[in-house]
Amino acid sequence: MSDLLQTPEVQSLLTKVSGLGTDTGDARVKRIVHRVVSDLFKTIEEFDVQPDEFWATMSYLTELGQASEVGLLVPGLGLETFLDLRTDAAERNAGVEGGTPRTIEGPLYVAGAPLSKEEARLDDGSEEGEVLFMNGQVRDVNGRPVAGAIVDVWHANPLGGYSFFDPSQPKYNLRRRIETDAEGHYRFRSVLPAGYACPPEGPTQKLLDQLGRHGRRPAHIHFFVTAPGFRKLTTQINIDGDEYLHDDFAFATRDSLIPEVRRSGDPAEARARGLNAPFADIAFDFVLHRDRADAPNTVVTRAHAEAA
Ligand code: MBD
Ligand code: FE
Repeated sequence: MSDLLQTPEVQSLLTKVSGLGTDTGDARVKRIVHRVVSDLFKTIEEFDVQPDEFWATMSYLTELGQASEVGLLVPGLGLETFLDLRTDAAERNAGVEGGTPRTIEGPLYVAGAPLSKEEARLDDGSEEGEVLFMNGQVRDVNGRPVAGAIVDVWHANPLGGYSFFDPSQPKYNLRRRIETDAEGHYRFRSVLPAGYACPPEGPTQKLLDQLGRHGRRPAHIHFFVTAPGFRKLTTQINIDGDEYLHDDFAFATRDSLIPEVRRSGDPAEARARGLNAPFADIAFDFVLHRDRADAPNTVVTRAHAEAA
C-alpha cells in the first residue's frame, strides 16, 4: 500500500476534518469521526476505490435513506445482532445470566398499539390464514410470576407484511399490548405469520444480491416485555419448521426462541375454540431480570413510527 495515508498532508487533513484542532464541539464525536474517516480513507486506498465506485456508493446511501431502508440494511449486515452480543457480554460481566435471551428489535415496530388485560385478539377476522393461539407466563429468574407486565407483541400477516408499513392492513393489525394477570399470564389469538422478504427492488436487496445473499427471514413474532422493577426484554420467537429458521438474513434466531408449535387437527377441539379448521398453539414463557444499576440499561432509545 502507498504511504499516502501517513503523509503530513493527509494526517493534517484528518485532524482538521474531525475538528481535533478546536476546543469547541463534542470530544467523543471528534474521536469517532476521526477513526471512521481514517478507516474510510484506508479502505479507499487499500482497495484502490475509483471515483465512479465511490460516487455509486454515495448514491446508494442516498437511495437507502430515501427508501427508508436504513433499519433494514442494519440487521442485514449483522450490526443489530452485534449490538445484542455486546449487551449480552456486558450482562455476563455484571453477573446477569439466565432468563429469556434477547434478540433484535428490527425496523418494523410501531408504538402505541391497543392495550388490554390478560388477553387480546390481534387480527380483526379479515386475515386468511391458520389461526394461532399463544399463551404463557411472565416470571422472574426465581420462578415468581410477574403480574402487571406488558407483553407488547407484533408480527407479520400470512403474506409476510406488517401493518402500517403495509398500508393495505387495518390500523394496528397484528400489534397489541397485553397486561399479564395476577399470575403473570397472557394469551392471545392471531394468525400464523409468514416469513419476511426484503423488498426485491429495494436498495437492501440490491446489496444482498452483490453479496450472493437472500433477504429472507423465517416466520417470527416480536415481543417487548416490560414490568416495573425489571429489565426490559426485547425478543422474538421463530415458527419451527420454517425453511429459513437457521438461515435468517437478519441473524436473529436463537436456540431457546424456537418453541414447539402444537398443531391441532381435531374437529372437536377446533369447535371448542369456535373454529372449523385446524389451528396452531404455542406456549411460551418469558423470564425477566430484576432492574439493576450495574448492568447497561436495556431500554434502547430509537425512532419509532406511531400509527396515525
Ligand atoms: C423484519 O420483520 C424484521 O424483524 C427484521 C429484523 C428485518 C426485516 C423484517
Ligand atoms: Fe419482524
